[in-house]
Amino acid sequence: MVTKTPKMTDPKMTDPKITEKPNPALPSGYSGQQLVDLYKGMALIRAFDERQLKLQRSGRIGFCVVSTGEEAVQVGVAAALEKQDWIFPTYRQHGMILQRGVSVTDMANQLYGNANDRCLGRQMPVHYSFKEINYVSLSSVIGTHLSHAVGAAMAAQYKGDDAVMVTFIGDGGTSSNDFHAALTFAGVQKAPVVFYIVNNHYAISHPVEEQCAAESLHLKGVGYGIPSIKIDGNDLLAVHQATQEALNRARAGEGPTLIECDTYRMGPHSSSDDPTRYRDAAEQEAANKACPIGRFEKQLESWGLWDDTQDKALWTELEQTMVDDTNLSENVGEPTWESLFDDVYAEVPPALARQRDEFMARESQFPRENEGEFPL
Ligand SMILES: Cc1ncc(C[n+]2csc(CCOP(=O)(O)OP(=O)(O)O)c2C)c(N)n1
Repeated sequence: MVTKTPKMTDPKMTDPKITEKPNPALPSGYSGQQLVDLYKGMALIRAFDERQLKLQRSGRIGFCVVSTGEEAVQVGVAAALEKQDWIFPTYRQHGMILQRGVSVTDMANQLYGNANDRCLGRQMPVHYSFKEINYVSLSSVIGTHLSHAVGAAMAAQYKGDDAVMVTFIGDGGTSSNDFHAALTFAGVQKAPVVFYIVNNHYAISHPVEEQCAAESLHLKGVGYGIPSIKIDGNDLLAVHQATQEALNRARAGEGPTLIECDTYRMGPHSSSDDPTRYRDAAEQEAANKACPIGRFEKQLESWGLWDDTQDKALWTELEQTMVDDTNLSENVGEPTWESLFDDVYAEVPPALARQRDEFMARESQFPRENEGEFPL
């Protein structure tokens, strides 16, 4: 794994000016350095998302999904997890991968589908999976991963592991069959799982009010016997604290929790979407004011931990890091044809080996630039 991206613990990212003397102004239970690191975590995600969109708009990658406005959810949850916990995400929690220490280059390798991509270009862009950080490959099919998370939680319970599964679903996804199946099993089995409804108010162009008539989405959890709360998903510390409590409950054998995080999708649904076609400028303007990053920055300033100069330096450094680290992915070649035959069997069976050898013998007749015309 390339580790060029600064980690939150790198001395470069640690501000020597932060005093760790007792500071009564700080929220209880947090050191100044922790609070600044949480802010940097959100900035890292925002910078990555901005870079993704630029790469896509300039035709350098084909597709991307951004999580603009939802950074507090990702950082707040990731910061509370223990190493043994697992993440069953949708396509909009990729920032948690960065929080768990994977480099920007490794993320970008997936977007390029290059020879260093873990899935060797076999998955659609944004369908990341990173085994070493327990980040399970997402499914494009809305809701299916919720049952997987519950199954994994039941397995952990059965084996006596103290791992907790965290899983995410959008407001629209709460209308799926799998949401019902997963919550039914989790409630009855008291599975160690935390469900997050990331209510960003839209399912592509469909507003949440037209999706569900319930007063609040978290009430759905109550019907399954699951303790459920709604929090301000743009309040980083609220997400962090609610997650800590839910993880404690799960580890104590008290079962699942559902947390609805009220937030807003500030960007497009994906790089194929244009939100100006279905929401007006005034609404977007109001959402920009509630941005979790701007809000936390003001809090840091009020606690005497941060100032404008530090902020400008951080964003300048991040922008450059994104360019450098994603450029590394662009210069890696494509996966080899031969890699098509890897990874399914520990030992390639004789029939498949014969097909591979025949294919490879012919491959040299068909240069890569003509790959669309490869006559199979
Ligand atoms: C079962 C299923 N139905 C429909 C789709 C098409 N689809 C992809 S994303 C999406 C919207 C999901 O919205 P939401 O759950 O609110 O999550 P968000 O994208 O806002 O994070 C839909 C309908 C799908 N992928 N899977």
